[in-house]
Amino acid sequence: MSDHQDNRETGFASGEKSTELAAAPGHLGRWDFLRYGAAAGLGAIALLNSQPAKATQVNRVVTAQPFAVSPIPGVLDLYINEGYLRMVDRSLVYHRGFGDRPSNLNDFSPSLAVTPKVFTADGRLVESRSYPLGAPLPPHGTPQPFGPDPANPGQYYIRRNYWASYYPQRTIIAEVGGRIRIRIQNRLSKPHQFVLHGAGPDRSDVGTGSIDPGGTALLELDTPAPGTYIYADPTNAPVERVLGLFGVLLVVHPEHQWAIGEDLASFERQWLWICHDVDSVWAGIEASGGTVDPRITKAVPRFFLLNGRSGFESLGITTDDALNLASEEETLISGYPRQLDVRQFGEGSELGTVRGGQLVRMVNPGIVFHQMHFHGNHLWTVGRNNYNWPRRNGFVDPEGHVVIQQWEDVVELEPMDRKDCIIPIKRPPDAINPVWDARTTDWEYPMHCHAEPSQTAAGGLYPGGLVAHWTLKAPIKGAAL
Ligand SMILES: [Cu+2]
Repeated sequence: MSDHQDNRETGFASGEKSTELAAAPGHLGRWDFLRYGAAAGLGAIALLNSQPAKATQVNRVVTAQPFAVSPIPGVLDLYINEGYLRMVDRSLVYHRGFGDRPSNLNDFSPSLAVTPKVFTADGRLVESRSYPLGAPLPPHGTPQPFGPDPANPGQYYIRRNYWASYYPQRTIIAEVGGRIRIRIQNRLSKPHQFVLHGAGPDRSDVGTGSIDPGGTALLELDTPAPGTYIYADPTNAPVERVLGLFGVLLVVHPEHQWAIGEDLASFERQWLWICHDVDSVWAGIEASGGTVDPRITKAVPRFFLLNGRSGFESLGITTDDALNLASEEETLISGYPRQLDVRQFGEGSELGTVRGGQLVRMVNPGIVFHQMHFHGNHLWTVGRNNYNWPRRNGFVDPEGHVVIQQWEDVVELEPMDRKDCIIPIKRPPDAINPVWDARTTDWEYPMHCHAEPSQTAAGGLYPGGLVAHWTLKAPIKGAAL
């Protein structure tokens, strides 16, 4: 059963598995086959080889939950499911989530997050962990440089408009000019809803309205302006969101796929960082049929995740190669050293002259204030909540935040915040020449949250929580000047 245990919502392997099976209506995890197969007096081996339709019948007798809906071309089906996820300390915690196949509470591999999907401008719905579609995949997530930068020894030119980026579970991408069409089935016993925050006219919220247990609703809208949006269930806010009913919509202009927008910051590749807090006490109340009142049961998150992983799993240093690779591709920023002039993000215009950084989109659907602190490089913050910050005539907003593009050592993320930052991936200013010139290995720098509780998981060892690192790649042999 070890493959099941690793097959969490966030696992690379589970994403691939659900890709393959999403088309089979009524798909069940292998665990269901074994459980319900045994209950029905059928041999487990026979069931493993049986057709999904047979298994669905078995399952329906046991749980009486609705089937998968019949697919409609171009429509993304999401299922409000529940299940248990394994946390970094191996405890199981009850979750809800927007999955892309129906799954049940006792499913060993519940579908609680959507495997990344793309709504294209021409009306297609494509499943893809990488975007732009068809762009070359950066090996281990690391864009390879174009060649050495003669003016800056040990540094490189980048390729503009070339490399794809990988995205974590829960990501939905939509291209401007198309339509977003999502059908939600509520498979749980209480009403739920699906809301795209700020994606409606004049940045209003747009959603399905309340969906009764067993009910289905279709949400259709024109793709909003380029940017980063949170989708969530606002019911009993923030409880359902904290239980896992959230994700991110990334809107891209198809003619500006390597920039935040026209004439805005460009990047070599981008990273989407989704923060998430897990409160086991809230989860326990809801799992046993209760309803959390946040005024009575104060939130005390016990686990802190980045792109669905904590601690050593987020850092990609487990014994599971597939999980480590997924973390490298989706979360652990990496690149070859290059110069970045923020007065001109994509300095140079011809291949072999381009310098520039990478974009980190930090999103906080959780309830904890995060303070994302990077070692090695500062980040140039270009905007917040789909407002592009000015480069001059900055101001202080009514909440006391400074609004102007700026270098930041710590990037603050309030609940529901989305921040766009450029990480230069440059030679650290404190690396003196003898040290820089002697470099032969990758240099890794920590990223951790300065809100200390989010560094720990279950009160355990530091660091067990929301952590990552970023890598300044070693010189390429033969390419150093
Ligand atoms: Cu630090």
